Amino acid sequence: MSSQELRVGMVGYAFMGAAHSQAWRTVNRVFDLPARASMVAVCGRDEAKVAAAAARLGWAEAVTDWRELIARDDIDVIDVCTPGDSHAEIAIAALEAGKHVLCEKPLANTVDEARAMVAAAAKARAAGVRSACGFNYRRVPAVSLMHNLIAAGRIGAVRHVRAVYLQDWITDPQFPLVWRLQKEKAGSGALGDIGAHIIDLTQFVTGQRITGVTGLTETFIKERPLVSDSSGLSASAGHATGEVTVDDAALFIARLDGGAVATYEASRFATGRKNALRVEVNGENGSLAFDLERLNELEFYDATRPAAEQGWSRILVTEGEHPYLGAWWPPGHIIGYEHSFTHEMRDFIEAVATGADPTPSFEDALQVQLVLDAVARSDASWVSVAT
Ligand code: SOE
Repeated sequence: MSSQELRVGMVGYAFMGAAHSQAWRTVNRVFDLPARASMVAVCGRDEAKVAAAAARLGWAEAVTDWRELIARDDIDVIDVCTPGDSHAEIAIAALEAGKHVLCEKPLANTVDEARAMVAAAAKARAAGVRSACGFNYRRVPAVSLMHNLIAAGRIGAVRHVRAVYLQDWITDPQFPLVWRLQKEKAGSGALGDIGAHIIDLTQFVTGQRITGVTGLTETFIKERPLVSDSSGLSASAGHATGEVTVDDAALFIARLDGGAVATYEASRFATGRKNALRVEVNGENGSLAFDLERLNELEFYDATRPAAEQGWSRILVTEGEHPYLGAWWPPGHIIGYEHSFTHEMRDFIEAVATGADPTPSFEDALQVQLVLDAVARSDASWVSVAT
């Protein structure tokens, strides 16, 4: 265990802030790392709410001005957990102040913002300052294993990628107009919020990048009650209504640079699907499939086995030989959603402490942003069926 300390300041404390907090609290208790994270201060605009959050989530201090937080000498890392409209401003200011930055996904609300963040990250990197974007699902052990098996050539050349990320938390037309449904706050809807995850995840596991897309987006409910109060993904409705300015669902097909073709579906209107992320990859010698609702498992079809023995097998990803799992429980003991964030902090701390670049980089996250932008623009090339 090292004496090096990484003093963290986090901006934002709602759902993602809580997820990150549990990870910062836990990471050094589980993993033996070259540096120790300390939870110095959490920042939010509402003094009473941020003070309560600091006490609940384990931060030593609560502050209300992120600029002051960034200017402090006793902070080494800024963790950005705010809505997308402030990612660029906070992350760039932090990098310019010499703080390492971990920024929640999607990196930004626009390609221009993401490009400015990449430029700031490149400049900071020259001075030894690190940055990464928080695509946490990369750090689910079964997803890491999927990546490792594909990289090792176990399914051969990848032909098909099939990815869905489905939720249903806004199917009720009376669910209020929270920030995630406002373009100026969130950039886009299901596309950027959950579509970004499956874009990053599929590019990560296949090692291929999307080169072209065509798709469609849909907004089923165009007007909703304004918010009277909200917390995380829950909210209560006021009386007046406002316009929904983002997509409720986004579907697209893509080509990847290694020759694979892919389909993607991201929706907040998949009734009954709460947080259902599924990815299947078909290669010339086999297939792999991951389902977040069964996150301790990876399905493997090995077409190189004798014909009489072929079939889908279920790898229980709970062993010390699997990514991250040696640090947790005895063999066979399962983990959950929150562990993906703990693993994210593990990798971030290790990279920063050893002077390496953490992944996914801001450059990787800009590429996801470019895909999101291309999908949104491709809507314009819709071809109507002749009558
Ligand atoms: C809401 O759709 C959300 O909280 C996303 O913003 C997260 O990235 C995802 O992990 C869970 O759902």
